Formats: sequence, C-alpha cells, structure tokens
Amino acid sequence: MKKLIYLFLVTAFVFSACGKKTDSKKEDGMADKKKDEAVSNQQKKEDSLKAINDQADREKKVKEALEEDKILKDSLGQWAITAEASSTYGDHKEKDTWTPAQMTGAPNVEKYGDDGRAWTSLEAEKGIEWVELSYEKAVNATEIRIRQSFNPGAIIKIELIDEKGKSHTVWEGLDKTKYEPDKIQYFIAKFDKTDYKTREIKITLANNLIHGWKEIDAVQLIGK
Ligand SMILES: [Ca+2]
Repeated sequence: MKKLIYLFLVTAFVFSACGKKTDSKKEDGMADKKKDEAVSNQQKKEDSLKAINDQADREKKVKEALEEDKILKDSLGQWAITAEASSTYGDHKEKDTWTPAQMTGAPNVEKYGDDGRAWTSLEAEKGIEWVELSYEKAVNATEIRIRQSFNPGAIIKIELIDEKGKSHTVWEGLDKTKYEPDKIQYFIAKFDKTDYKTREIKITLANNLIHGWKEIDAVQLIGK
C-alpha cells in the first residue's frame, strides 16, 4: 500500500512539473509575440513619422521654389547691370569668377555653397566690405532683395543713392534672420516708397560677423 501511495505521489509530481514547463513555454511565447508586436508598432510609428516629415519637407521645397519664382517674375523687380566692390577674391578681374560682375543679372547660383558665379571679397572674415550696384531704370524704391548664396547674415547696411548722388540709408543694423543651414536665402529689406528716384544700391557687410566666405549671387531692386 505504501508503495502504491509513493507511486501515486511521484506520478502526480511528474505531471505537475510537466504542466508547469508547458505553461512556462506558453508564457515565453506570448512575451516574444508581445515584444514583436511592440517592435512592429514602433517601426510603423517611425515609418509614418518619416512619411509625414518627407511630405512636409517636399511641401516646404515646393513653397520655397514658388516664392523664388515669384521673385524672378516680379514685374517691379530689376537685376543689376553693373557692380563694384571694396575687394574681390583673388583680385580677379572683369567677369572672372567671384568678381562683382557675378552679382549682375538674374540669379544663376543653383545650390548653396562656394560658387564663382557669386561675388566674394578678397579676405573671408576681414571686417567691413561693401558692394555697389546700378540698375537700368531709376525708380521710387520699396524693397531690396539680396540673394546670399553662401554664409548669409553679414549685411549691416543698405543705402540707396538718389539721382543727385545723395545717399539714403534704408536699412541698418544686425541681421536677425534665422537662416537655415546650407540653403540659399534672401536678405529682404522693405521700406516706405522712397520720395526720390534711385538706380544705385550700396550694401555694407561686416564680414567678421559670420564664419567663412560671404557670397552674393544677385541683388534685386523693387520699385517703379
Ligand atoms: Ca550671379
């Protein structure tokens, strides 16, 4: 009888142990499944966020392209016909790369960066530099748009020269624009319509403000 009871207890123990093992395996499987689901959900979230960001980025690029197109087609806008500067990179002459002449005409630098189709000074960070641009038609001006194709933010003053040769400062100070990195951006100065006509602009830069070469691709005078 004792033997029988002993056998019964041993059998019960073995069955119970096996049951526990099966339960434990089942629990492990469920935990793995939950973990996989969590990873998959996280991936889905990241994919959807990336898709939203990509979409937002595309929309922003379209907006920027449309804004630039509006500037290029502005019927009140003129691009410079002649240009001079306080200094020129490499002392280049006439229409060579980086000369003031590279600021005349409509914009032609396609991508942000160091590009000989824009003007830059002899020294990269040597303090005060200036450029002077002239336009075909004298206008009562309302706005100036300066296309900064490399290291924007160093412009400290914009003057308009009237037909008698008198200088009028239309903007002066520190450029507080929050420029996005690696992107061609305009410095835009808007002001009340001038009561004099102008066809000349002088732009002053403090090149020690910003690291690197400051390059200007083109400058547009707005007015009629
Ligand atoms: Ca240019």
